[in-house]
Amino acid sequence: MFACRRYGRPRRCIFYIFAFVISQLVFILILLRNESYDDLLASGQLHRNNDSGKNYLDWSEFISHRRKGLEVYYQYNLHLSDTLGVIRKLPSTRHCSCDSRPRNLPPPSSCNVSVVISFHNEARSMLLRTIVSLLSRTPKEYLHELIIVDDGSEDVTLLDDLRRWMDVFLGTRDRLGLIFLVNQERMGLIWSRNRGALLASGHHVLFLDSHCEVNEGWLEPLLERLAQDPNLAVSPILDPIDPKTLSYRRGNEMLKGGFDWSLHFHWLRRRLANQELPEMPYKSPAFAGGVLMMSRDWFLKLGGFNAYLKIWGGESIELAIKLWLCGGQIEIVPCSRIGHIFRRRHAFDFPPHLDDHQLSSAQETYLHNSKIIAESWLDEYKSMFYALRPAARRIPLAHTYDEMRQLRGEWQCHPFEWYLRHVSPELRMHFDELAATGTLRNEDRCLHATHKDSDLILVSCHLSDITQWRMLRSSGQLSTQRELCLGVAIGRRIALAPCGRNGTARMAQQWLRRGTHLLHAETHLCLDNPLKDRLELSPCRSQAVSQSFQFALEMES
Ligand code: UD2
Ligand code: MN
Repeated sequence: MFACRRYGRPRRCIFYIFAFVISQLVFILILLRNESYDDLLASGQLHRNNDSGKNYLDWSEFISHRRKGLEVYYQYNLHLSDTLGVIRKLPSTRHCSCDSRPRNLPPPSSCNVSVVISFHNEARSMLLRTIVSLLSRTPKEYLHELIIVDDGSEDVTLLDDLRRWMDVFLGTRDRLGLIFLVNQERMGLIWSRNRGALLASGHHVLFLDSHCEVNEGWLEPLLERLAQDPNLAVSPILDPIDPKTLSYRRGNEMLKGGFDWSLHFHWLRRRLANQELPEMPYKSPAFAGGVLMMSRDWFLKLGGFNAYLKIWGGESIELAIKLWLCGGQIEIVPCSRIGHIFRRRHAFDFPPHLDDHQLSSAQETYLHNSKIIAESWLDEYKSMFYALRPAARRIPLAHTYDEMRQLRGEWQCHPFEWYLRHVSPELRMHFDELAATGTLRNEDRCLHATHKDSDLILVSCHLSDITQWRMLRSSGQLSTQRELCLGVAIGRRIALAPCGRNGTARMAQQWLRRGTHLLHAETHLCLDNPLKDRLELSPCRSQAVSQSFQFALEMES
């Protein structure tokens, strides 16, 4: 007041003081208020990671509470992940028409999604980036809930810290349900995802890995397809994130998901039909990996992921077969993009099941799961699987799969033959093209192509992971799974070379079958193993045991 009198304009001065007090009050209120993530994103605060002190949203504090010593697990550049920030701008990888197309979405009250993320020993910064990208790039009204399952991670305080962090982060945002689950003992990804899905209450359920970044507009194109056909299950295109540089690249929309007869996942090239554009949703024999979305009720009606499968692997192939055979369909939707770190090796241990020292625990688990799929779904074609994965015969199964067969009856599912005919002609073609397949045995030795590929050796047939051969009907070629063919090189030396498509290369690789003899078409000599450790060509002798070769599986002609 004193100052005001001095300046002789008391009214104006009182107004200034009043304005000052109000602005201070507003400032204090802003500090006290939980900011919504929209405000934070808009203000750019989420990019800050060098704050100190009490700011819970300071993610560097969240990261710093991690348990040390787990770095060995991650298999990606942890340091870079820790410095990237909680969210970053991603390049737009989808076709530009995806941005402008009007979407025909039903109201959220009839079409929202529960997202299930199960993780085991994931880096804090990576997990947080997965979650924040999801919350920031998903329309609030369609994201019903987030279910996070900690599958026995060694960083035991992570989930509590995350819960606190998210309380502040979400602030006044209502509607989003949050469920945090902990498996005291490791249950594996398959059971954890089932556990999450059972608790979910959204219309749809989406499974996400814990090292993903969803891209702009990822959800709407998926929802749109599910709204049009509730029996569908959909996958986005997975954009690869490099584990070393964490750079985000564009995934290929010209590939569909499939598997081979040993039940390993494969990408298959697709061809566009007349008038079909690459960015349109397309049918796929299998999902593009394990990131998939479908109606929750439909998922549970199908029994979820097969609970006989253990820990990791095969569950999305099993779900794909189950869906197609029992009235569903799978589509990949190129307008939906989700980044995922594809790691070169497993980032976790597998609990051992058997004392089979020839198989690692990871291989053994995968084989166990594949055997269940073969037994449950492949019908008479399971012999193909056993021919290619002979070690699977030794894996004990805890159940007979009557229950699965019973369900197939109840659900009125098609036989596997139908899948070959209508869904995966590629698999049918492989089947039809084969004259024989599996290991190639002469007495007690099996022919094996070493990892160097060009070296051929004869090893005990009891070892696992011996080369599985394919004798092709049309060309008479005898090839490995890596597309190398057995042929005759200069000096009549038996050698492996890339399979020739035509001409002399192919001629040198052509074999004719005479009973159990393999006759080389060009030279009219027979494959022989006279010294038990080296193959050569010699004149055919019908009684010679050293010239008798058996495949694990002969196909009917
Ligand atoms: C691929 C799929 C994955 C799943 C898996 C086979 C993609 C992007 N990923 O996995 O979804 O189908 O193949 O099962 O297509 N995890 C647990 N408990 C465990 C082991 C793993 O919760 O015991 C978590 C893990 O932290 C991760 C997720 O499961 O979030 C998938 O595991 P991954 O990323 O090691 O396997 P990936 O990408 O090869
Ligand atoms: Mn993954």
